Amino acid sequence: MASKALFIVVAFFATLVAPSMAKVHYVGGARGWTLNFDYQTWASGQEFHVGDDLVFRYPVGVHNVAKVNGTGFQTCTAPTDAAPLTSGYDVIRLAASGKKWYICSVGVHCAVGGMKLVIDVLPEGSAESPASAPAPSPVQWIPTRNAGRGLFGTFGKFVPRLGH
Ligand SMILES: [Cu+2]
Repeated sequence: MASKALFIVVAFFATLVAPSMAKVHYVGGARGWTLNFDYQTWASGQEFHVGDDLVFRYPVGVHNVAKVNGTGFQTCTAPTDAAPLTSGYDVIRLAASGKKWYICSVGVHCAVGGMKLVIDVLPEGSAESPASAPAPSPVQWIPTRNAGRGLFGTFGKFVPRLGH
């Protein structure tokens, strides 16, 4: 119980100190940037914010990453005035909110292989993800009698009650 209390305290202050941590999104998860993967479904399970990093991982020379607009996304057409990324570990910092589109411009990887990703980038530190912790309630400290035991005996003197 004492350790749980400590955890609550730590979690509470962590949310105060760091309300919005920039995240790294590995596109495709363990599969990476590859053929025949449903990037739409993958993206729907993520929440993208300004300041986050998008990382495309793939074998060098096999794929690439081209930033396109909505039309380029629909037609699987990369712009002619910008070279695609080709490092095999391409990190893209999401600098602005709104929709972003990426495709692989190798062969028919986009049109047939499904190597196309569209994401919606939210402003920095906005809209809590359903997966993240709910907003903390104020913690009220109440002295108790049967405390002082265990590893966190010092903290055990107080039992937090989540109030409103
Ligand atoms: Cu490809």
